[in-house]
Amino acid sequence: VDALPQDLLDACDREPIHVPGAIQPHGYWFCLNEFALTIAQLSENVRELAGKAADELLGRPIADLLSQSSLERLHRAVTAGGLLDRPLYLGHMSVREQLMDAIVHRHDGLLILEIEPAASDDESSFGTMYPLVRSFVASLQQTESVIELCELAARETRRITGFGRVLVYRFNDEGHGHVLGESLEPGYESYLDLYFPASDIPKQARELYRSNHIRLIADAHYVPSPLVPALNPITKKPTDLRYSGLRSVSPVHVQYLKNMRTLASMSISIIVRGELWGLISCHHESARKPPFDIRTACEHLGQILSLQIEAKEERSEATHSLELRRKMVSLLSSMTDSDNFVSGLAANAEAFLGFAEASGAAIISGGRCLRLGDAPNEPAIFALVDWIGDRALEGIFSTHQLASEYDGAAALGHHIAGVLAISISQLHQHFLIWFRPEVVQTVRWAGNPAKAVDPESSSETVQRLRPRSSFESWVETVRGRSLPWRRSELEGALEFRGAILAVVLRRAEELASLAE
Ligand code: BLA
Repeated sequence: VDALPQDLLDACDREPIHVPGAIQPHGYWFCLNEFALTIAQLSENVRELAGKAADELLGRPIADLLSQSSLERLHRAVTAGGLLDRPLYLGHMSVREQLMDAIVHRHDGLLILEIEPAASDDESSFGTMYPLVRSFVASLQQTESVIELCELAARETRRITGFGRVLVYRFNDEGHGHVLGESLEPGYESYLDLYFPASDIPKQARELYRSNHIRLIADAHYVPSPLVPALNPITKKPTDLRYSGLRSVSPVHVQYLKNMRTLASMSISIIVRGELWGLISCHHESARKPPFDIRTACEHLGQILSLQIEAKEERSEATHSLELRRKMVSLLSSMTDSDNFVSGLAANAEAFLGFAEASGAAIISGGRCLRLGDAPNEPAIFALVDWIGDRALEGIFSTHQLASEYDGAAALGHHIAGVLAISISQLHQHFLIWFRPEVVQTVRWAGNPAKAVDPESSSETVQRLRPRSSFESWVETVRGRSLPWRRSELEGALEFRGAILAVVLRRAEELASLAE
């Protein structure tokens, strides 16, 4: 894949999306003085609600807008302590006779209140939150694989939210998103199994999505409502909106959505082992604002999904580790039965190759090279060993795309793409090396990733940074890669190394005692 120009990627990564200075106008935003509960900063659109310009409301008590009981609830939440970055739902509030959902959180020392018009009862005909998520939980037991989990999550999220298209995708090692599960309303185009280039979601956005787990863009045609005044009077800086549900989103991304003919988008983070594993991504061709309790149900579903994925992945790695350990024990016993460990391993070539699911292997010891299975020629192996040298940090080196790292790769034969090497001695060249063949992969991209940025776009808001405008699938053939080395395989190889060192050490001791 041809990457985007680096300066453009850097510019994408640098956009300070947590301080946009404005909100989406489907709700109202206040920063309150913690003690007096007076308004320190607010969104300009509060004018619609209060009938007064935003700057006339600065310094006024929030009590001017809230009913007495709402004010008491806010007061209790603030004084009870424990108010965190995580938004806290205060329930319905009556604001100037309008029924609102109120959400409060504290971040960077600031107290932030967000209110949005609440759904009328007939709008939340989907029912209440817990029964919704309960059906997801009940179906979980029938899923065997991570893919099935993703399909179920897509289906359930669409059922709960009514979005026209829901995708569940996983980020691979290079940050590209791969759609594993999808649920569609008739008429929506399928993105199942497509890859989305990493540059679609810049670094700082991924970082933000690790801490804030749900985002809604209710209407891509929205006009942002600026915060007044622009600098926060308490901190004298632009206010950090990373936990504000109403945060205005990047204009580049808004253009992207329009190009995709998606006017509403909601995404929910999938966090596995503390990292952003993927997203549940919801699209709708017209503006759409699921009520707060539905969004909370989705966030909850995302958390359950995350835990289930983690459990399934851990279980599969643990089963695999156990299998590797069994193979290792049998290899070790054949090594200890024979006079030297090289001949012990060579006598069990099949088991040795099978240990790492390799097509070929080599054992380098005492200046000699023993080749097993489909291995490259000797000079090429020695050259590789020289190159690996101190790259075998902590005794191990691995790659599943050798040619992109090693200039001499061609000499090994074009079909070899994966190398796993463990070094047995730091003083001498003692290596065990496994080789894996190239597996040609066909990747279907959603649009040519090399054109991830559209030079023809003529949007006014997005002058320099332009997202692509085509999502038509584009097939790329990826060469030069083997199946990747799994975590359990790398850990197993290191364990094997430790065991060999122990055997070698014991041999040396036996020899020493014989000599006495
Ligand atoms: C954010 N880009 C996003 C988000 C998604 C995508 C899901 C999170 C916000 C949301 O929920 O909508 C991308 N949307 C996708 C993908 C699919 C999808 C991959 O539905 C797959 C089906 N975007 C670009 C380029 C830049 C860029 C070139 O294409 C760089 C300048 C930026 N994307 C960009 C930014 C954000 C973003 C800045 C953050 C938006 C925000 O949260 O403010």
